[in-house]
Amino acid sequence: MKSMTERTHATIAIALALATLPAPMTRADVPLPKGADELIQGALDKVVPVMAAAIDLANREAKSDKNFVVLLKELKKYGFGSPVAMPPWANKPEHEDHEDPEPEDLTEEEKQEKERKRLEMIEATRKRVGGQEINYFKEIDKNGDTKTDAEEIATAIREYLVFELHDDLINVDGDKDGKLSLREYALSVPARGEIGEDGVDWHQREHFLEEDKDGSGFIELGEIMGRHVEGLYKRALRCLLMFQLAGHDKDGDGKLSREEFTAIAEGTDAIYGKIFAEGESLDISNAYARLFWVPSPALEKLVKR
Ligand SMILES: [Ca+2]
Ligand SMILES: [Ca+2]
Ligand SMILES: [Ca+2]
Repeated sequence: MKSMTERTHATIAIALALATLPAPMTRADVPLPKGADELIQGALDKVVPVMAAAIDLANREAKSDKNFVVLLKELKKYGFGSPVAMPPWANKPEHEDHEDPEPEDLTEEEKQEKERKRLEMIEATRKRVGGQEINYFKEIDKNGDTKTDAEEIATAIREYLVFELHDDLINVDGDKDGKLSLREYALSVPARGEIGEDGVDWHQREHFLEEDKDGSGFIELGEIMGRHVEGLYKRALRCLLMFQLAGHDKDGDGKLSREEFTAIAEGTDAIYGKIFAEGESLDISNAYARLFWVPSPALEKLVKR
């Protein structure tokens, strides 16, 4: 059984992938919470250079110049846009994955039907998430001239983070104290069980506890931003990594065997064990989709900077 943290990271990864960059919103009348500008700048410092490096490498491979469409086209060679791999926990039947405190009394037939629906849902999610990666990148090329530079990427990412801050914090912060209580938070998470005396159910509470990283009893700005920045950073690292994989394919068969993968850097054998089944090779032509849920610390180890 995977820990709640691992499961939630993956859930968050999927949620983030579903979030496409929105159109710019002018909400100049609503000030950002204190400290937000600094956190946004920190995110840009982290994400933009990696993204810019990925665009450079894509264009070098295609022998063109800073063309954004080229990045998308080159990424497709690595499975960008294809149904993404699900994290390992998602392949377990529901009852193992979620500790539902109200187990249902089902017949064998009903259980099978439930499981079939669950697998169908996973398959649909894999496809949708893969497809929506394309939308995300199209939004970065704001003015549609297909020339994307670091400044344009930074502007798009800033707008994205400001939008998400409104969505996740400012608009649901009923008492305007700059942080979310359990009840404020629960407004945006569906209930799945009986509502308790405190107005929330087990599902809402589980998510809240998971997001309240420091256990303060509130979800603060840093906790909300951290989740979004991880999504952006991970995506940038994944892009950059794609253009480096062929360099690790020593025998040139289009796959990274366990030996080739674990030779990338120190500590990558632990990563291999988490992502792949014993003896499995990474097919380079599907690596973007295959490595979709891998968190940034692991990707950082794999990427040459
Ligand atoms: Ca509040
Ligand atoms: Ca907290
Ligand atoms: Ca190989």
